[in-house]
Amino acid sequence: MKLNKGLFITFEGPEGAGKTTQLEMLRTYFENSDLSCIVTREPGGTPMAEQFRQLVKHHDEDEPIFNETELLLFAASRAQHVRYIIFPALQCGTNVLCDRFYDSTTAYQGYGRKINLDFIKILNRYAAGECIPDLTIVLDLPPESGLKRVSNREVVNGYDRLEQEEMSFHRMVRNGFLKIAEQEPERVKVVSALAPPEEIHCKIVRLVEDVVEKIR
Ligand code: Z5A
Repeated sequence: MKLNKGLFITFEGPEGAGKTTQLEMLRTYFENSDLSCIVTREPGGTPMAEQFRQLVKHHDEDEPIFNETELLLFAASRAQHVRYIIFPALQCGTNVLCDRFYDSTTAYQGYGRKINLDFIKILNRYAAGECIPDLTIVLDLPPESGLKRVSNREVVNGYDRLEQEEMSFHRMVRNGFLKIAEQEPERVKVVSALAPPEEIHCKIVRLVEDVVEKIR
């Protein structure tokens, strides 16, 4: 599956859905197929954007982060990440696998925080520039199951602000991802995250192959 330009694949979904697990499995699949790829993440992905990540996830001082500030920090991180890492890699023909991208902003800040969705759409496009994913995989599961998985793992840096939100918030976020998939069925594919990792991986590989067929 050699293409002139790299494929841009994003992974989305609630916490603990298994995005990191599946990204690593897909990376191995690409490498075993002799295809160059990089794995990156949002927020973060560049030294500067990683500083935004730390700020937005672990800010715990007396001064709160307001919803508007949070939205702009995610957008700032993306603007930097796209221009410094993602776009140059795609132009060189390197495939890019990204853990979260602008659909997380729509789901968390739009459906979760209730910031105006039309405004978020404009901001997402502004930050992402020409980088529109070729394929977005939403790993779907009830938030209770995802948070349980996450709570089982070792806590390295403390729970982040978003993980500590009410269950109702996490339900709105999940619903947001499903709405995005309904609105953009060509790009966004929902895969149940409740199956064993190997089974999920096989489904994802089929989706990647379908996209390659379409754009080849
Ligand atoms: N955020 C936002 O609000 N707006 C934005 O625009 C962007 C992000 C870009 C980033 O957190 C936070 O930023 C996130 C959204 C918000 N909010 N929160 N909270 P992050 O990057 O630190 O974390 P995350 O993206 O939420 O991912 P995660 O919690 O690390 O989970 P994951 O990557 O999806 O899952 P995992 O690490 O692969 O697996 C979790 C556990 O489940 C682990 O023990 C696995 O072994 C296990 N696992 C994995 N797959 C399975 C299956 N299939 N069955 C059973 N167990 C499994």
